[in-house]
Amino acid sequence: MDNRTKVSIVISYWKGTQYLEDCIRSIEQQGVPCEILLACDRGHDDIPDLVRDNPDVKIMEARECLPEEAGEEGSLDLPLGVAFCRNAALGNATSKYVYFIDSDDYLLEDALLPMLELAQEKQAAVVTGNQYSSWFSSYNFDLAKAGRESDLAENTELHGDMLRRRFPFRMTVQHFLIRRSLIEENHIRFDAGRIHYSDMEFILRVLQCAGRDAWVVKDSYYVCRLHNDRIHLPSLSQREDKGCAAEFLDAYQASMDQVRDRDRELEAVLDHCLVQFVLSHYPGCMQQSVLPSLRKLFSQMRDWKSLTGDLPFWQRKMLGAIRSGRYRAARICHQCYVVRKKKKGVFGNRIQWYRLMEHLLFRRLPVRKDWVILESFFGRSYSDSPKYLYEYLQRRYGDRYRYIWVLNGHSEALDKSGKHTVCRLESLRYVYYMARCGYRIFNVRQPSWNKKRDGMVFLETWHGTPLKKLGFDMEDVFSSDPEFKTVFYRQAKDWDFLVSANPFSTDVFERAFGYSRERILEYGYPRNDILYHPGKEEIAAEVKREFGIPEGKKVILYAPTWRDDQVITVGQYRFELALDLARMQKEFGQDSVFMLRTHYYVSQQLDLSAYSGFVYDGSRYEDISRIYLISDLLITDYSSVFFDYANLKRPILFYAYDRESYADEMRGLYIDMERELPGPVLTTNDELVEALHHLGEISEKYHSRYEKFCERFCCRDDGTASERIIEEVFQ
Ligand code: C2G
Repeated sequence: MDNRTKVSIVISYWKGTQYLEDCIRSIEQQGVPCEILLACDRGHDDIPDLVRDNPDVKIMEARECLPEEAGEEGSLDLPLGVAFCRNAALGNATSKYVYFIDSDDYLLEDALLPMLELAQEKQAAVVTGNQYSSWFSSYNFDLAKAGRESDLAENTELHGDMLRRRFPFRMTVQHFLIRRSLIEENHIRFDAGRIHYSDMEFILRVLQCAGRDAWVVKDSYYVCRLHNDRIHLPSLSQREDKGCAAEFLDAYQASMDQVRDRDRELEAVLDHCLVQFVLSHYPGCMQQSVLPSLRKLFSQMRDWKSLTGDLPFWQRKMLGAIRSGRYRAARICHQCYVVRKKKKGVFGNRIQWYRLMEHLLFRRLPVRKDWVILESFFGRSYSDSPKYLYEYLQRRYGDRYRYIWVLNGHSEALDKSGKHTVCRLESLRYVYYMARCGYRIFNVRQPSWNKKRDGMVFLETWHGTPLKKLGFDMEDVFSSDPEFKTVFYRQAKDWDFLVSANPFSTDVFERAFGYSRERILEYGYPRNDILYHPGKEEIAAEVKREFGIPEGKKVILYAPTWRDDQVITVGQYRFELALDLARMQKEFGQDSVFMLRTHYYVSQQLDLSAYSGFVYDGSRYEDISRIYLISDLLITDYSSVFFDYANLKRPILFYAYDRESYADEMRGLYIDMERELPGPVLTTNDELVEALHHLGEISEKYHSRYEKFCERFCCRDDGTASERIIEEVFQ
């Protein structure tokens, strides 16, 4: 390839440094001589060093490109928009080709070079490639999982059917390599008056001027990043508002004016995009006022049948109704389409029926201020902070309240706890009590369908000091719902109080949940009250008896967390035991036993029969706080259990055998494991055995660090958290 040939890469930047880094890094890897024109829309103070230090990146302040007379306007802190920024960058481009990428997107390996080579080989004016969407950063993107290896068997000319395939939803300029002379000679620029849809007219003009001198390269991948945080960093399409439909129709009309009767193929692509736009935006931002214009555009469409013929029945009817001006009918057709699509949801799904009952009946009944509903780990157990708050309520207020426990199985401890009612998660009774109880005490998130009613008080205890990054602090979201951050944020808005165990958690919750610190009760964890109980020795003896652990044996508790990538189905996970139990038995079986406690998400039962009498399975035991009391030391990994356990001041070992993949790639941690944890980080069974043999030395070595750790994380726990929280919330 001719090395002097350079590409001017046009990027408009607003915010989102983590995306920008990924984007620039992916361009660097292409090995194509290029200049990167980064036009910033609102100052460039936040540009990361990696970008700033790249000699190929030319950082431009778009505002400086405003004409003199716009001086006043330019001083306002209003965004100038993608179109303006791209024009500013285009005005500074010097290379033979111009290439468009968005600052939040990235390229996969070898995406740009084949495009450039093809452009040169074919003397083509325009070259493009394949596009994917992904919720993940380039680091976590998996082409195989994206669905298709390649769209194309070979490089193909961009016309006919290929045109429509290249623009399945809307016409955009991303991943287009365009000969710059074509843009300049034809004075093609973006319409800076448009906020969302300036691409359509631009790319249409480009394609029109290029004649059919345009190609699609077969193995070139551009990844369009979907934003998982639409609260702080919504993408342009996530920012679409009420006015967007009018803007789209206007852009469509302007584009159509360019090609009508001149280019049938481009006309058809435009019409297809309009149909797709309406299908994805109706009725959302398609206000009544735009429908008459839409009707007119629809009636001008040439090939209505082929555009709509393959659509599902109700969608076809809906578009037809708009076309003939029957807007009410269009709405009904849309509703029929939704109902039909969700057929299972409306007619076949139990919870949908219950919610209908809730809507029609339960929510019309008065809220009972003397009813309290409590839930721990989605009804999996009678445990954690809700249990201790409840026991305090029972002791202090007894019959003044009616207590409803959400519990899917059976609990002897709950049976003995006092008068209460039990319901299963997502049963009809659950929906009923959720609609009526004046108080809620939960330790995990509530169901997303549920909205708290006026007058209800929601006490969220949460379930651990965070080590693993949470909510908005997570970069990529691996949970089943990619919109988890937004859903989470909206759910947290319903909480009136949030319990925090220490100042560190308070800071994290404020940032990661977007939760106001005024409503955070930093009183320590109710579940840790038992660790300060004056009768904790007797409780420990009782727990040992429950398990049948012989007196005099040392108890080594192994309580690891779950792994995002060992999923079975939603909320259920596998766990691969990386502990060499046979070796542990050989080394320590004489005077110790192991208590294995998997996370409550781990549904698979581990077969421990070979280690009977040495390994005890505490995974189904309800309350881990009681297990802490019988153990002499804790082995864990990235679970929040050690923050609680540290209250006991007993030794803690961190067995982080998958540290690289877990801590660095999968989740990201708040704490520097090497420098801040109150015990050694071990990665192999050898290291673990060695450490278990030298516990005395380890305790000595970590003594001052352990002290500091407790000052930071256990400073609010003193055995009275339940009392202080209940008195404040139920005052
Ligand atoms: N837990 C348990 N047994 C384990 C692990 C955890 O009983 N083997 C309980 C502990 O009470 C722990 C809580 O579940 O504090 C949360 O478990 P984590 O392992 O910390 O993981 P996660 O459920 O992802 O919660 O801020 C805390 C985070 O949300 C982490």
